[in-house]
Amino acid sequence: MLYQYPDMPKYVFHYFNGKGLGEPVRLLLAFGDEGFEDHRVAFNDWPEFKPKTPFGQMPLLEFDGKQYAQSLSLARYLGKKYGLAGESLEDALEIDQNVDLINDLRAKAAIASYEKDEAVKEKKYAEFNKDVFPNLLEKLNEIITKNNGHIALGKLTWGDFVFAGMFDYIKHLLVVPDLEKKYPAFQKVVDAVYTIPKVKTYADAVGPTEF
Ligand SMILES: N[C@@H](CCC(=O)N[C@@H](CS)C(=O)NCC(=O)O)C(=O)O
Repeated sequence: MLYQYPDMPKYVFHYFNGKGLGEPVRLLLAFGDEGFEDHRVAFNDWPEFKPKTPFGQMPLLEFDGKQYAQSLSLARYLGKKYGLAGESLEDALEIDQNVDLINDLRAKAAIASYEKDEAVKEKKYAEFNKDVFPNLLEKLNEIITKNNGHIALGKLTWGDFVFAGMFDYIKHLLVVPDLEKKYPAFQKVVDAVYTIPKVKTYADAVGPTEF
């Protein structure tokens, strides 16, 4: 499961062995092709590693002797670095805005998914499936359709990497494994990212991961 290229990678990326919040960063690192060690932390090892991290959380990107946290900050940073952040402040704002909408959906779905009380969980899903998720999904679909199968600016940006990398996780949280059937535009974003040769090389090396 370790993806390491080249022998002395510039980056070490730490996250659990899943896509979750980490995959957008992995996809961007693969795209950037500067080399990264894909360190997948076993749950058993996390309690020892946790206190050594800046916020007690992963994902975590380590380079030049420093550690940086927060998945969207990392994705934005790599997006800027690799020319995927538009040409102007307003371009950057549009990407941020639409990424925040994706994150709103992810965060709301996580509230229901991680609820421990089964009865409360069922109630939350019922409420969000009625009042929250459809509006967010329709809005996202509208945005992606208007942007020719992209998250913003009508072209490939780091926002596409966030969506593509988190898509399986979002489907898991929403408990809708075939969400792309209702929203084919969503699959276009995923395909736009995963068909990039460097990204495909990474994804093929890792093999199928659930979410
Ligand atoms: N806002 C943070 C959230 C990070 C987060 O919630 N990480 C979880 C895994 S998805 C974590 O580290 N959980 C283990 C813990 O908190 O001990 C981000 O986007 O990076």
